[in-house]
Amino acid sequence: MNKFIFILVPVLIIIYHCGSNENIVNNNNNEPSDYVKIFTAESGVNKFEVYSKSSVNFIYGYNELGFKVFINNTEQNQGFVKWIPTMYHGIGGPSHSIPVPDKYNFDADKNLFTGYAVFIMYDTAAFWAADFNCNDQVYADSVNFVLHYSSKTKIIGWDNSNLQKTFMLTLIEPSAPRVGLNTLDMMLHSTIDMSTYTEINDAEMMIRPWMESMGHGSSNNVDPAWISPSQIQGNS
Ligand SMILES: [Cu+2]
Repeated sequence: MNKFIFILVPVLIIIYHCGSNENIVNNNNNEPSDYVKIFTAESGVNKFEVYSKSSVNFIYGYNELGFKVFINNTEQNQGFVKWIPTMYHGIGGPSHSIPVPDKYNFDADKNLFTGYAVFIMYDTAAFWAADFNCNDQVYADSVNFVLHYSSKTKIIGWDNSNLQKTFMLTLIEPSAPRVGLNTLDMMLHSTIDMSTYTEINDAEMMIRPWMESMGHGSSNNVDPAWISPSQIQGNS
């Protein structure tokens, strides 16, 4: 079996995802039940903890993230976090950011500032740093972190010369599609400068599963369709 077999499925559902449809909550204590703490950034009395649902590290591809913020050990529980990661291709080399939300808003159910990040590149010669900000009042700047590789990540990028934009399509789930019904969850972003990225919610999309080795596709596909400000759903 190769990857094309996985693409050959009779029914697919695609959801454009903005990270707002998670609902696993543990209210019995203050710890997020399904997030793992993966990083801590400190600057003076300010501390930012980064949690992930996706891995125990920052990983190439889609990362579902949460933040905790402490000032003098007092946990912050309102407002937003802004987080700007930057990839540096060597000292003095080119640098760019990645798709992240403008703000990670506080989610009282999860007791985290929640959102996502899409690490669109992995390069062992590059290094990463991020600026942390809570409510435009608390900062930790240029904090280095390490990105780990994930072999499951699937990201396609392409340039549209007419629009003068670069597009990034990121598969969130499943990491290993199977024969049969699959629900696909993905995000589409565009950028003009690799500095800021816009979530695309109004793209017209079609999906055509194709098994290259045997020269056929699958039937009963339903194209992705937008279903809410944070989701586009379709079957394929
Ligand atoms: Cu890069």
